[in-house]
Amino acid sequence: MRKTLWFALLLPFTYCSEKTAPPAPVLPVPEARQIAWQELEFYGFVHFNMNTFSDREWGFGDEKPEMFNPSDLQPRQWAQVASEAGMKGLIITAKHHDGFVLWPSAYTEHSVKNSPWKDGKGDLIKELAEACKEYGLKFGIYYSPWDRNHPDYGKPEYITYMRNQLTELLSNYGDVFEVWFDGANGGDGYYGGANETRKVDKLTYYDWPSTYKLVRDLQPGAVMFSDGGPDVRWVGNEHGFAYETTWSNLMRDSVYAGMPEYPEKYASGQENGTHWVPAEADVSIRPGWYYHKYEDHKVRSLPDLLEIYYKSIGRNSSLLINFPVDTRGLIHENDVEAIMKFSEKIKEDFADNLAPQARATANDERGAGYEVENVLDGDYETYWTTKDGGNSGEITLDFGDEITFNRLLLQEYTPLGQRVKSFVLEKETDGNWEKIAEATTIGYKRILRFPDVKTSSVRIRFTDGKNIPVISEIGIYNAPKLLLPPIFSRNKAGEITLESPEEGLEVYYTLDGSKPSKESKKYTSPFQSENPAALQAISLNPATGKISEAITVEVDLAKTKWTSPQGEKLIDENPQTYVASKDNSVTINLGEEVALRGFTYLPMQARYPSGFITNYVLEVSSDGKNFRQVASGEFSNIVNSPIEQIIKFDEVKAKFIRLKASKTADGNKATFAEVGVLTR
Ligand code: FUL
Ligand code: CA
Repeated sequence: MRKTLWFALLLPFTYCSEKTAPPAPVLPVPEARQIAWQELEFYGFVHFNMNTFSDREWGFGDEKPEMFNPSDLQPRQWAQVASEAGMKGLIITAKHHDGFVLWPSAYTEHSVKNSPWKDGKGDLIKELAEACKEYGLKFGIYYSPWDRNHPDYGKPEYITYMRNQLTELLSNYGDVFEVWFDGANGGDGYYGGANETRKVDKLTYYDWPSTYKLVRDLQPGAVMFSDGGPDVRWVGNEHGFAYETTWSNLMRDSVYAGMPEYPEKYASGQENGTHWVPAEADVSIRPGWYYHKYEDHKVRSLPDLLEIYYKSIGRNSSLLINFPVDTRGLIHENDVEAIMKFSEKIKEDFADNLAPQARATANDERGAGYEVENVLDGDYETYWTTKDGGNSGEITLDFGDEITFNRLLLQEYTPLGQRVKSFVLEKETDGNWEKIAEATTIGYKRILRFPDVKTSSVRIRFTDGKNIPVISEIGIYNAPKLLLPPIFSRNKAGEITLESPEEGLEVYYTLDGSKPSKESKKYTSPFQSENPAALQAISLNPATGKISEAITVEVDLAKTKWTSPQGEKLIDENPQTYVASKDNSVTINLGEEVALRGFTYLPMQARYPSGFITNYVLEVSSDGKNFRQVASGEFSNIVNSPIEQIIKFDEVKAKFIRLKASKTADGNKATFAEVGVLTR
C-alpha cells in the first residue's frame, strides 16, 4: 500500500520533464492566501474614528455620534499617499474599542449614519474600498472585538452582533485582503450606560472557530490577523520590530488573542511550531495610533523608520505602518513628508543589486531546475537547493573585480517551509575566508546590515537547518550612507548636550522654533537653555555641505532645584532610572512657584517593566500641605506603547505637584521613570 502511494507521487515528474524532483516540503507550509499576503510585505494602517475627534487613544464608548465631524475627509488622499510610498494595501479601523462604526450598519445607532458627516449619508468603508481600487491597493478591515459601547458586551448576544457586523463588512465592499482582530481588552467601559467593568474569557467568549469560519466563507482569500493568527500573528510589540530569530511557524493551538504571556513566549514563532502563522509588525508613524495635534512634531524620523524597516521586513515579518488621520480627514503633511522620505531611502538602498554581476557556484546542486543561478534571476519561484540528506550548503559569488557593499538580502522558498537555522556571510582576502556577519533564521526575507565590505568574492554558508536549504534569491547592495541628526540629552542641571552622530560632522541648532541651517548657532559644548523652548538641531557634513533631518525637542523647565521625598530617580532626566512608590504617588517640590500648563509622565523603560500607571490624578499645592486636584484621567494604551505621556490643562500656579496612580496596569506599585512639567 505504502509503496504504491509513493510511486504515484513520483509519477508526474518521471513523465512530464527531466526536471529532478523537488525537495519534500518541511511542514508547516503556507496556504495560498498566505503566500499572496507575504508578497505584499508593506502596507498601511489608518486609525481614524471617534477617537480622532475625542482626542483619545481608547474611547470609553459614551461619545456622541455628533462628534464625528471631519471637515475635509478624503480617503483618496490616503490611498494616493500609501501607493506613492510603495504600500500594497490599507487597513481601516472600521470599529475600534469605543464601538463607533464607520459604515451605516443596520445593527447599531452608534455609527456615521447619525453623525453630521455627509448628513449621515456617508459610508467611509465604501469610500475607502473604492479609493483603494482606484490606486491599485488591497483593502483590509480592522475590527475590535472589545466594544465599550455595546450594552450586550460580555453576553452571548454581543457575539451575534459582532458576526452580523462582520457579515456586512465582508459582503458589501468587495475583496478584503486582511481582517485584523485586536487582542486588547481593558475591562471597563460605558457598556450601554452601565459604566462598569466587564471581564470576558478571551479564550472562549468570542467562540473564534465559528467567527473564523464566517470570515472564510465570505472572504476565502483574506488572511485573519490576531495574536495567534489563525493566518497572521502579532509581532508582540508596537515598535515594529521582529526578532533576530523569527520563525513563521507557531504553536498555534497554545495561543489566543490578548493572552498575557504572548509577547515573551510566542511572538517570535517557534522552530517546531505546528502551523504557518507568519509575523506582522504594526507600528504607528507617530507615538499614538490616533491623531493628536500635540504629536504633530513627533512624527517618526527617517532613521527611526529605517530601523523599523530593517527589523521587520528584514527579519521575516511584514510591515504595517499606521497613519493617524487628522481631524480634517487627511494624512497630515508631516506624516506624508516622513513616509515619502522613508520610501525614497529604501528605494535608494535597494536600487542596485550587485549579486547578478557575479559568477555563482555551489558546493552541491540537486539537479536540473535547481541550479545555483536561480538565486540571481530575480524570480522568487525559482530556487537553488541541494541533494537530500543534509541540512547545510554553500554558495560562492565571484565578482572578478572588487566590489563594496553593506547589505545582504536572502529569501527562502517558503512554499516548501522555513528551514534555515543559521548562516554565515564571508569574504575572501588573499585566499582566506573571513567572517563578515552571521545570523539565524531567514524565512521569506532576511536582510543583514554591516559596515562597508570590500572584496571580489563572497561566500554564504547555510550552516544548519531543519532540512536542506531552499533559497530563492540572494541580493547584495551598497546602500548610500545616511546623514544622521545629532543625539540630544540633558542632565538634571538643565545642561543640554548635542552629540554628533559620527566623527567629522558639525552640529547647528535653534531655540526659537525656526528650521536650523548652516547660518544657525553652531554647537561647541553643553549649554543651558534659560527659557522653555522648542529646540531643533541638525548635523552637517562639511565635506559635502549636506545636512541631516532636524530633531525637535521640547525643552521645558530645568529640574535643577527640584526635590522629591521619593528620590532623585524620577527627576534625574535619565529615562533608564525609576522610582517605585509604596503608596502609588510621588510629590515633587519645584523649588519655586511656577505657572503650570501640564505635566509629563514617562513610564518605566525596562525590558520587563511593571507598575505602569493607567489612571492618574494630578494635584498641585503652594505650601506642600494643602493639595488640590487639577487633572485626572487615563493613559490609554500605555502598556503597548510606553512612551512619555503628555497631559495639558489650563494654567495653574504651583510650587508642589503630586502625581497619583489610581490604577496601574498590572496592579503592582506604580513606577515613575521621569516626571516633568509643561509651562509653554
Ligand atoms: C492595540 C489597540 O489597543 C490600539 O488602540 C491600536 O488599535 C493598536 C493597533 O492595537 O491593541
Ligand atoms: Ca530565483
